[in-house]
Amino acid sequence: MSTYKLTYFNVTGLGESIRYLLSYLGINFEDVRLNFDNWPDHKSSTPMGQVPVLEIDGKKYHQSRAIGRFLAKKANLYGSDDVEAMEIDASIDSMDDARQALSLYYWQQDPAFKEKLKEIAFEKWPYYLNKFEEQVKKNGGYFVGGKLSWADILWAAYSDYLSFVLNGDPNKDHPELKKLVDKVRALPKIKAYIEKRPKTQL
Ligand SMILES: N[C@@H](CCC(=O)N[C@@H](CS)C(=O)NCC(=O)O)C(=O)O
Repeated sequence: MSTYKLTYFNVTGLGESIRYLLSYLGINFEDVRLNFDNWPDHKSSTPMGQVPVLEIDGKKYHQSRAIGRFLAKKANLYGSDDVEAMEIDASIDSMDDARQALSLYYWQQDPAFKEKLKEIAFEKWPYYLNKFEEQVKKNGGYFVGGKLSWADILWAAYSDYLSFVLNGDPNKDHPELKKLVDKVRALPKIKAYIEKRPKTQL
């Protein structure tokens, strides 16, 4: 049996959807969580100087989307055909655009620039959420194809991170998104992972 080791920081961020996917697949993985303080000691041992990194039988694989896609295919969560796979990819890219707008603002240190980025982020944010809500409503409670996919898993995992940045539930005014996230978090293997994962600030 293959061995799996995921290395990321002790936060949700780009690692959490991979943790959800591994859990959904019932894969017993080593969940290595680095501290920001000791990151410089690890950076050079990663393929591109960044995490997440997934090791399978000792070989290191990087880029969260490549890893996610690989696991989604294994879990049959990557659509029924190439068109659905493209729709799943597009949904995920839009989620990344939405997350990035908020993250850019949130982590900016310069106060004046931060204010500007905040304005841009909060102008964009409702647009994305409304579009996602519409999409999930139109697709029978899921992002694509009326059934669970990697896009749904990613949104649920991102919601953990976004709750921190927004200081509240990102889906609270969007009932379809809220229902979807609750549904993903209630999947037995994901629920079990959430119950046992370390409590983190973000
Ligand atoms: N495109 C990469 C981005 C990875 C990334 O930005 N990782 C950050 C943490 S979220 C990181 O490793 N930061 C530390 C550094 O760059 O030194 C992916 O999706 O995996």
